[in-house]
Amino acid sequence: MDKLIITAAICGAEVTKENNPAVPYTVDEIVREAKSAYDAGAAIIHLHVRYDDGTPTQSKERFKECVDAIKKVCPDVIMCLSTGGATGMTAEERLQPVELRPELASLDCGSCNFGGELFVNSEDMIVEFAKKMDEYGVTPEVELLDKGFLDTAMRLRRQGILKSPTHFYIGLNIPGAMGGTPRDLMFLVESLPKDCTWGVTGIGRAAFPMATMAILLGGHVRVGLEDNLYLAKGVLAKSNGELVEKVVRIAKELGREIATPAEARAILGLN
Ligand code: KMH
Ligand code: ZN
Repeated sequence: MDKLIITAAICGAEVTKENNPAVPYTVDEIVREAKSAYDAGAAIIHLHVRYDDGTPTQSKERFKECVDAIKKVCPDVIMCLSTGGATGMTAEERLQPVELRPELASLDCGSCNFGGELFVNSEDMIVEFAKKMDEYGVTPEVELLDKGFLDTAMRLRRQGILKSPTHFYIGLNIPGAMGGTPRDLMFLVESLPKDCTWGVTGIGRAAFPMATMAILLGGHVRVGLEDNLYLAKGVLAKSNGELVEKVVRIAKELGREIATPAEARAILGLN
């Protein structure tokens, strides 16, 4: 089994300091959270950025400022920049970080309800995003929030718009999309093509059950304040690092080693 790649989704676009005071907004806070996750064992940082007042933005300049600052303290970490942004943003806004040529960028392969909002990714948008990532040499991390997202991704693979092997990220338990039970995860994992790598994040209380299943099944894990505000029932996480540390502890108990960023690059074919 490959070593375990841990991704930390440190910020997100929806959670706020009212939800958990550790949610980062400023560049310094984003760097602090990235470093805490990296020091704890995260090989990949899935990044959204905010203005100082917490407003989410897909500004290329703000992304560059944050990525450069993170790279100063976590020089070898793999950056996965979000093209999901926040609900309601235009495709043009959302695509900006691809121009920074990160190693990975998220590519959401379908539309769904997202809490009280709609998260819109029409097939035309998905194709446009995939083509832009290809043009800029960015590997897509194909985000699956529901089974239909996988069916779309597989159709785009057959059309040559997505490449194989493909790296998939499964996000479960978003209110409005697929649930986060072991059965939900097994159904998706068993539906994946053989030539792929995959990871999972469980939103909210599904976080550590999904992480544990991925550790056992040979998948990879994402945690972070974007997805989970709590370390345990009623206990807010003090940092992204604390969430990553918990995954590391579970993995160690189950005998799965943690991948360094260099090992993660080899596993994902990013070299
Ligand atoms: N903020 C969500 C609407 C992604 O990063 O690609 C979308 C999201 C997915 O977070
Ligand atoms: Zn995201």
